[in-house]
Amino acid sequence: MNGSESMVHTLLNNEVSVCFANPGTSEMHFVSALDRVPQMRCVLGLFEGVVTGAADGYFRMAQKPAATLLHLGPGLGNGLANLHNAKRAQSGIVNIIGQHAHDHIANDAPLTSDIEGIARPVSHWVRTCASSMTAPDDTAAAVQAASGTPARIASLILPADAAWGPSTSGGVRKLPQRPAPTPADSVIEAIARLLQSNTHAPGSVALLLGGRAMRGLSPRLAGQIAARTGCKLLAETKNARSERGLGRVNIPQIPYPINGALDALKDIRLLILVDAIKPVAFFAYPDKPRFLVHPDCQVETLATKDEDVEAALAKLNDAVGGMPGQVAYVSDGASPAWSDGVPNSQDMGRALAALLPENAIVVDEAITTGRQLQSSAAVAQPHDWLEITGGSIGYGLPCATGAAVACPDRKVVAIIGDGSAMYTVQALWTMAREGLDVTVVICANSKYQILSGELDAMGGPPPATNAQRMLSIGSPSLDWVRLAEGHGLSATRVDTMAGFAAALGNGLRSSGPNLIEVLL
Ligand SMILES: Cc1ncc(C[n+]2csc(CCOP(=O)(O)OP(=O)(O)O)c2C)c(N)n1
Repeated sequence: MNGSESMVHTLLNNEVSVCFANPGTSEMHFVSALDRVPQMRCVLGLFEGVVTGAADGYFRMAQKPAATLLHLGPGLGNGLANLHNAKRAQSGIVNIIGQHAHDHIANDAPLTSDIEGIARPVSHWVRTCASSMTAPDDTAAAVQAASGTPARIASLILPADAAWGPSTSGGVRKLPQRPAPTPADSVIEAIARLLQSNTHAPGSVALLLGGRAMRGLSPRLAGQIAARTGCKLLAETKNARSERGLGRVNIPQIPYPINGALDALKDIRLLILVDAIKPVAFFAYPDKPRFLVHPDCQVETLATKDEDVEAALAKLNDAVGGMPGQVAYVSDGASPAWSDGVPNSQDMGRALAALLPENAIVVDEAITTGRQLQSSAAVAQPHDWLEITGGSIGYGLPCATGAAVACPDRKVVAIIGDGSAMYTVQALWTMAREGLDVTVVICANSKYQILSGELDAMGGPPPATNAQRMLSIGSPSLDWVRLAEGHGLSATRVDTMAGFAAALGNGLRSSGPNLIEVLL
């Protein structure tokens, strides 16, 4: 057995059974080892942004890390943007990054670079294997770093001689996981007292949920606390995975545009953070505040991302006397009908709400077209909603790929702006090759609409030639039907709501990947 093979056995021993990959020469011994251990599912991405984004989507749904296989510094560099999004999503990933053999690093061959330096900003844990003998223990340590609560990004750099050299290990067993402590009783009691006191005006107290608080038992516990104490519930602007839909607690998000965000928080004078941070503006603007809460708002923390969020909410619920039969923010009722005509965010959300099958996974990178999708879909069948957590576009198609690998029995709908989709369009090929059950909806407005809005809001002169050329992507026009077909997917183009609803219904009834280009 060589170092690579004992690493692959170690990954499998530790329940890492999927490897999203784009290898090069320095990883050939690892690739050969993957061949000798067929239990490892290997998924090729034709760009590293697809590989790392897929690992993010996989973790969000499987709740366990996948491995990635990346080619030295440049391969890792190509994957950085989606590692950034994954880090912000609290996703666990084990990156295995090839490196020259130890005795070749100093020779300055063309692919030589500071791999640890490139990995560090997007990794919580970085290590270079000293030898093939340490490689299995290093791998187990990487999985341990990536697992636990909160999950983390671990980057293990594998020099070629550590990959090809001998190993006496048949694979290392699981190391203990990092536990998440429950917040101190004194913290929970103090927050319960604040929630029960009469010092705040009605409507001025809110729980702000994010991260892991958006799924599992947490939203319902928050709904019980809201019903009991009268506090509001708010969610962070973008969340890794929210469990939403009919019969569930659907928590309204703080809007993305700064004016909408300030408006949503203007009356709040006591904000309790639950796996969330003090709400901050996405960007600084000359005349706007940097933080979104009112200057007089008291901000307290019930649980941080390092703590057991669900246990904290359960204890708070007990402390305030919340009851399972009384839950606020639960959606019921039917979706309002969409109206025919040119597709738009609200009507697309209504059509989605009517057609989404139970247990579907929605990957939302629809940018401006997405603004009303999620709220409209609150009355859809129960589903998961995945969003761009780090603001770095190009996450959606890869994330949908990874989510579909993690959940082969669930429908995935990926709703993506045309500008965002172009960043990692190669994910379509992986969807086709793996036969993944994804319906891709491209919101084809032929522009960077969000940036047009930002430029308008600056209040300067209207965009002239240069600015317009940086905000429009319509010339030449992208043909999404041909792009999809060229990557191996069936595709259709629609320009009315009736056409969209029919195409979405067809896409959801079929199995395997398909794409709908929606002309907006
Ligand atoms: C990596 C990265 N580069 C650039 C941006 C800036 N940016 C934000 S949204 C956007 C365009 C989005 O266009 P599209 O997906 O078509 O959505 P639309 O705004 O038209 O709704 C750009 C370039 C970013 N967020 N991330």
